Amino acid sequence: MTQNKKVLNWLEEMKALTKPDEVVWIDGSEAQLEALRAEAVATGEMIKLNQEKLPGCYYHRTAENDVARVEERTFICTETKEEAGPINNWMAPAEMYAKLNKLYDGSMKGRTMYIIPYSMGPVGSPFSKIGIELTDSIYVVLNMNIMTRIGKSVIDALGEDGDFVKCLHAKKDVNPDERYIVHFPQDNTIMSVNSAYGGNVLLGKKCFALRIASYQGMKEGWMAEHMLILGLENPQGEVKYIAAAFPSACGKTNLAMLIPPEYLKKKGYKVWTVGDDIAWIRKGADGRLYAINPEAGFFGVAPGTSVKTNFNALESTKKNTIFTNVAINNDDMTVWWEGLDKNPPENATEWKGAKVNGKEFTADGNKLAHPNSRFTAPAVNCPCISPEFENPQGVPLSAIVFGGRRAKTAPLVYQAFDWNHGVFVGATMASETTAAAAGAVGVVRRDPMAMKPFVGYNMADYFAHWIEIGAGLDPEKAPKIFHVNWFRLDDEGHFMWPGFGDNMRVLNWILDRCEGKVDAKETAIGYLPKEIDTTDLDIDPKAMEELLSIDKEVWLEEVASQKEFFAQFGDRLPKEIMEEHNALEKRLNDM
Ligand code: O2Y
Ligand code: MN
Repeated sequence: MTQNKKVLNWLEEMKALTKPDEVVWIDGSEAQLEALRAEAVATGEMIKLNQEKLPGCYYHRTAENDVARVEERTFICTETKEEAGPINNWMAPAEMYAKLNKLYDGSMKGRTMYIIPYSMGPVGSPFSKIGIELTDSIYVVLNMNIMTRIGKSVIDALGEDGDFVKCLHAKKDVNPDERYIVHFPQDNTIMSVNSAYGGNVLLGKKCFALRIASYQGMKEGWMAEHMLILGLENPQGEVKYIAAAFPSACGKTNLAMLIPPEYLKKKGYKVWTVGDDIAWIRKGADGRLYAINPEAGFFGVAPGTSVKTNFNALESTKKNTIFTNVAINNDDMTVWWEGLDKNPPENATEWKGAKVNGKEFTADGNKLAHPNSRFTAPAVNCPCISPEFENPQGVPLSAIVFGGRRAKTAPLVYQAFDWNHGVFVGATMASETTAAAAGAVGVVRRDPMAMKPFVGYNMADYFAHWIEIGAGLDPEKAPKIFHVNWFRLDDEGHFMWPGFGDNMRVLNWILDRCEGKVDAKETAIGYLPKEIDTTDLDIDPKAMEELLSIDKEVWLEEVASQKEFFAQFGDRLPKEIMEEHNALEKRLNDM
């Protein structure tokens, strides 16, 4: 497949370490992928679903102990602990390599090693980067085929001397006590062992496209962000692009695929999805920031996805999709999960593999699908996929939006005063825990730019990188920065804002602000709307007023909590962040 010496030398080293019985290059051809699907079905690794109702769709079940990303076993191994910072788990590279080499030694004996060349971003785009993942899992090969661009075209693009990210994955015996997801940013290397589940093993996604790429971006002057990208088309046919970061459980995939409310649809408004999870952002020749989605598919959480909550995501799963840990309807070999509809199949197999009567099983409070069960669906299946999805130059960003789940603190939407204030708004992003999360309800979890689990270096340096990127932009051309909160509660604990498609009303205000079309109120925390379009919406004007208000006492508590969070970064925290923090405190005290 290649004459690239860096690839060949590394391969020889990894083969000697893991000792596979066989080695197979993945060329990306449909014939090869189809043979692998057949082999996975024959061994029971995958189950073929109803090919009339779900053409090209397969099912996979992971071990019970292996159903989510494992942050406590995820490491950033830089030469010094300071380079990884206080948020990341760290171990010295030499020590970690020694530990891992023992675990990988002979781990592929009796197994086949698959070599997957893959591109994050369209092959050949100036934004794109290449990785090679070695794995002993057909599930990984087939998922990587959906989530990234794989095969011969990637090896051709790499050429004889190109650099790549080295990714080694071995399932081993899926022992959670010896599970490691390790990043060596200074060596362009990722090593994953003892897991066979999604985010731990599809190494192009969080491991490369966020952790390693954020480090590369810091060194090379660009940004890897945990952001959706959407295009909003107005009735004149103009499309403006927004990138948005949210912590988990804040409806990111729903926003990326939003369906406008009926009256805006009739006027001609549309939303186009460029990406649902990750954005790579860099300055274009015209001085604006441009973004691509480096992925080719969606690894979406299934429970809660329905015709009502996210029609476009559901449509995306109708063909060529892999379902992981959902339930099977044995009557017609289709899939089911909580929140899909109100009819759990009576003849079901739940996610752990037991045959059950779904109606009785769920009536007892049991779940048929694991709460973190997933679909891996090709982005091209999405009915609202943007025509710019494959544009190698990316799309120009008008706005960057940060969000959180706050009961009282944050208003529905506000705009930062300028870039550095916007960086501060992102750095202070937080969500309050809900009843669905483990532990106490209402605890504030700080998640700067939604990147807490994903920055591949010291988060204080990451803030500095954001500030540096802004310093290199003409303020007229820089995206404007906003914060939204769809989750404000009234005194009875009810959501005050309808959310879902109606969030489009807020996006319209954001874009109007970007184009200087509407005035705003200047407040201590930023610019707030004088008005949000509520046409056809059954919402009390008093509730609207409250949604667009701030409470001085609540905000002073927020400022104190921010200070505690920032303290862990010591002197490494950029002075601009503390200046913004002090300025906010002063404005609040002057209120
Ligand atoms: O649990 C996993 O492995 C998946 S986590 C995930 C998947 C898709 C998009 N985002 C996430 C996330 O944790 O942010
Ligand atoms: Mn994510």
